Amino acid sequence: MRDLASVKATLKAQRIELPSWAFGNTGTRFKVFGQPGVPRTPLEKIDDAAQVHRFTGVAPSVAVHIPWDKVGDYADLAKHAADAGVRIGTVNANVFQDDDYRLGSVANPDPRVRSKAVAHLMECVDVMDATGSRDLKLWFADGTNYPGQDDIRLRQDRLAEALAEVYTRLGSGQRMLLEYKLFEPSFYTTDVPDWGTSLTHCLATGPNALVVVDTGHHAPGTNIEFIVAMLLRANRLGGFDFNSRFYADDDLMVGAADPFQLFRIMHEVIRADALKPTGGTAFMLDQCHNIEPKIPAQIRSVMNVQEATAKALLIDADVLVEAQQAGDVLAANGAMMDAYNTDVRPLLAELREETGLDPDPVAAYRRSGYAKKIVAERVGGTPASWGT
Ligand code: LRH
Ligand code: MN
Repeated sequence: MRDLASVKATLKAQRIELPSWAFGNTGTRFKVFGQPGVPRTPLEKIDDAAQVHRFTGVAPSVAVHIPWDKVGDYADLAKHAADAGVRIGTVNANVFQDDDYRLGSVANPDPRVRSKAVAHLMECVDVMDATGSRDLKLWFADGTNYPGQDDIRLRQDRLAEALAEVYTRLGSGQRMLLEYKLFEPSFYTTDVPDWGTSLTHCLATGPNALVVVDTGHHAPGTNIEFIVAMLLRANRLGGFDFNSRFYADDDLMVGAADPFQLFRIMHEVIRADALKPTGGTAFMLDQCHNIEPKIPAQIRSVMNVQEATAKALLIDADVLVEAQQAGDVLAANGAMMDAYNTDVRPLLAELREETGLDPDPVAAYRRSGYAKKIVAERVGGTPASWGT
């Protein structure tokens, strides 16, 4: 049984990166709802992300998305983040919102479009050089909608060529993370639809090319913790996009739809000793708060990850392993369920107090008056959203 001190030490060292885009207006194809006080600039998004770190203590970095977070001076953006007590994390490329990418970006049949896409990916590495970021995160919307629309194999060749070209641009210590997604916006083939395709390309591209798992990017019923265990075993789990879903890529708050799944995933992460920040896996939230207030939703999401992690850390590994070795199915499952059914909220509240934080981060944020302040200040300008 892990002693509480080591459980607390592990939780204290946990790091969860925040997505800048979660602080802007988001929605679905039906409607993007506006909310008062939403940031208008990447700097204001970082200010809001810094509030999440202020009250949770475990979210010191913000992932940016280019061009959603395009600025004139990225070194200045990094300085602004540092002044706010956080830093710029993963740089996400965006080759899915330009008319030229109708038939794809790096897998597009048109070489002119492919080189335009590669040029953007190279620009994102320039951003990493300026912000000191380690990871270039690539998610491609590329795919087809109808059988015969394009050659499945040729698209893979084009993708591989682009990855290899960008990989040569990476500097020392920089990594390329390739995210897969089963479908949407493509509805017949997606060029990187699953972990096998992403891993195949990463193995072919180089040791600093790693796979990103996003909770919402799988077919219903997929055993995601199995995929996590396999990628960690291969030392190729470069990133994990936390969110949850009831149906498709819903991007809801992590743990909201399936807290037991999150617990099972964190168990495999801990079993592989991959939780520590130096472990090589970037854990981040990738969510959209379409109807709920964004900053408290991000705080709640970080707390959901902490709760699932704490429960997984409380699994009595000795009992579990002994039962597994003995083939005692019920005892083994029981060891998992005993931990999962443990209320870890008092433990986390105590840990926050020990680290000088309010035991209830959401309540502390509400009392801070920050929400009222930004609504009063952020008048005029264009609220940030997926489009800008
Ligand atoms: C794609 C995705 C990807 C991001 C985007 C905001 O669905 O998960 O990680 O680029 O959301
Ligand atoms: Mn994602």
